[in-house]
Amino acid sequence: MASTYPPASRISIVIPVYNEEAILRAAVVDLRERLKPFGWNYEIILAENGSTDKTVEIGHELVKQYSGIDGGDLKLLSLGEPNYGKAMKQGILLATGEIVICEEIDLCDTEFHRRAVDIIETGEADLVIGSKLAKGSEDQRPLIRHVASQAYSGMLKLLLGFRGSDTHGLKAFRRVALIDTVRACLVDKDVFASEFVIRADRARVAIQEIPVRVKEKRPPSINLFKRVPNVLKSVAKLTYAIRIRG
Ligand SMILES: Nc1nc2c(ncn2[C@@H]2O[C@H](COP(=O)(O)OP(=O)(O)OP(=O)(O)O)[C@@H](O)[C@H]2O)c(=O)[nH]1
Ligand SMILES: [Mg+2]
Repeated sequence: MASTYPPASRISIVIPVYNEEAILRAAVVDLRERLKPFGWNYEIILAENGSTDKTVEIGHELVKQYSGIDGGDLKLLSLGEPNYGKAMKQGILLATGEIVICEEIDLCDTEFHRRAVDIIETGEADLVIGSKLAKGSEDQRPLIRHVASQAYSGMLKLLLGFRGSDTHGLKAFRRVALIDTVRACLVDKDVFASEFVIRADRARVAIQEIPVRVKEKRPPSINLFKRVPNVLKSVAKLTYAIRIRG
């Protein structure tokens, strides 16, 4: 469904970043260029923590250069140890837009932004998830990561009654409808994204999944297998909190 631009909503795009010196500048410049035709009033929030490379330095330069230009603000958060979920949560809580988009610096999929904002503005859903596992999606990541994502979603279905296909996809949501859900999340790191979607689903928020094409600009910085122990621990904690404590 096409919307008339510019829309009334202000859009916040939250992007967690960690050791991204190789692509940060180009990704932000390119994202801003691709947002231009939308005519949005938006802010990009770079939510960094724990980087040991030049990510923070580059982030500060970008803020100086681009903040407040062409309807787009640029902010940088930079606090503490590497922690994806914590950075995402802090970024969302700082966001001021009516619609919040959760991005990843290696994806920056403006086609998803446009489609998701349309769906939210027309009132079809309050939370839109870009699924790399739904019918019609195209996952160009290595097969092992695709299979790992399928196994992870299967585990969430089994343990937590998750009804969708992917909790780790890009997301967009109406801020007032979901901000309390964000605040209620207990786990951080990788599993924060799953807890957020599962809590929203259990609260019967109107969720729509849309298939996306995932093509990363670079392989992930953290090895898949190194993430497994913490993911299992967090899923166990979440299962106890949701299923047993209620
Ligand atoms: N602030 C912060 N950002 C992180 C951290 N780890 C990863 N990110 C960011 O999160 C985004 C996704 O990270 P990737 O390394 O691509 O991981 P991925 O396996 O593709 O992520 P998923 O498939 O969504 O699980 C990128 O923008 C990273 O910079 C972290 O510890 N802290
Ligand atoms: Mg990635």
